[in-house]
Amino acid sequence: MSNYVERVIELCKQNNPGEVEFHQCVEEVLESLAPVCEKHPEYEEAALLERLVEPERGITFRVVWVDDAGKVQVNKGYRYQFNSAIGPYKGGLRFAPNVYPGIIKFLGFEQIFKNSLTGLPIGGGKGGSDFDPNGKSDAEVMRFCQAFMTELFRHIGPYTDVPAGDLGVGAREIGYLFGQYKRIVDRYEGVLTGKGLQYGGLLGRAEATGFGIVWYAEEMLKANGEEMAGKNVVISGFGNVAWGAAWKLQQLGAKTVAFSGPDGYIYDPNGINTDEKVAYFLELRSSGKNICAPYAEKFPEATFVPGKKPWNVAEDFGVKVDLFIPCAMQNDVRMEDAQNIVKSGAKFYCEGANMPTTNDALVYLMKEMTAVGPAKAANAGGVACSCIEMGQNSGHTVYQHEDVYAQLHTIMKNIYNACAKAGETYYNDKNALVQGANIAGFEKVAEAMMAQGLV
Ligand code: 2IT
Repeated sequence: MSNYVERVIELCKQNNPGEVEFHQCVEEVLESLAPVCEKHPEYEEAALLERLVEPERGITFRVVWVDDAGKVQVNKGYRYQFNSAIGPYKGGLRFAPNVYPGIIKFLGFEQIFKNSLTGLPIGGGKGGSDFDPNGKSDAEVMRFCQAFMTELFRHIGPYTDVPAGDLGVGAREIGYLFGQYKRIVDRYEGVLTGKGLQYGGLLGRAEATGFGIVWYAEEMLKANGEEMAGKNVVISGFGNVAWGAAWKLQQLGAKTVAFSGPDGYIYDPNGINTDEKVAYFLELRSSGKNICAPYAEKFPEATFVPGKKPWNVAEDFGVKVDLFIPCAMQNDVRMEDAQNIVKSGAKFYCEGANMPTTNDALVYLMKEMTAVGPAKAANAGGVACSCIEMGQNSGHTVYQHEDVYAQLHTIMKNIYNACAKAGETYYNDKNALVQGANIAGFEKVAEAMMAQGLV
């Protein structure tokens, strides 16, 4: 690794003490940029990496609201506006009790490269709160969202920063946030994406992340002489991303034999192979109970395995697995999970969630498997469609489903090709997609930053 890269990683750790997720993702990205920085010594002179790891602006604020029992509640709110070299800040809001600056900064940093990979004009940012929407009434969620927006509105705008959803922020939360923004500024504008279809939302946005992941994985397979039809696939999670992935896998004739929730995992020998099963995914999620066990009651051919992750399903049920797609959350796949994944004999691994793999597990999987697809490339279809939603709003128009799917499919193929090309150029390996994604995402941002001077 180059001295420059090593120095900036150390500096970032010192400047952001205790923010381990942020350190993890900075380390993962910067290490693969070493050959690019060696080729461009002017980047070090311009302190480009030092600037990249420092958000352009970070906002933290107090969110005060009243719960249904009349008690005053206080939460923390965040928005880290990381990089606007290629477009307005763009990225989701996460509401979850474990949210703290280390989580929001890792997500915001990843978003810079992800958004650049889409080929669209969007910079990187992320925000959220330690508010937990689970177990709250609709009225409580609304009051929280209104209080949150009452501060956030002054920092965002369609040409400044355009938030969207992430974990804990779905259509309901976006609706309340949008309503409050519009009430305050008295302008009807595309300041948030992931909106309801009745008020500016994009057809296809809901499934875009999952569809994009599967299209990216399909390119990985094709490049290695294989096809998606007939493959056995294991995913984790049963949220929005997992649902979209399971749906597209079903359309392409692959079999999703396992998926998971916080309570354990489901093994379905027939796979999620019907529209009814795909639709039931949504029902499970909207039940608000955050458990996947009821799937096995509804579809008796399936088995629920309590308390376990799905990474060892090959051994547990003697089933062949070809592709793993973690779609739950960060650090879901650790070293021993990665060992189980490799033991299963699967050749492909494609990240769906943001940073679902620890760095040591990722290095191991890259060494042992034919191809590993990185989240910041594979899950970029969500934010890509968000940018299409921004265009739809500023153009005062409505796009059709077919147009969105066609654009998304092309974007995912382009992202795959950019990753494979950078992998080939800098690592002599078309399957070096993890490094390739970092490099391809970085190059455009770096060139834009150099062109714009010391800002
Ligand atoms: O991680 C992500 O890319 C998102 N949560 C979506 C961001 C967006 O602005 O659509």
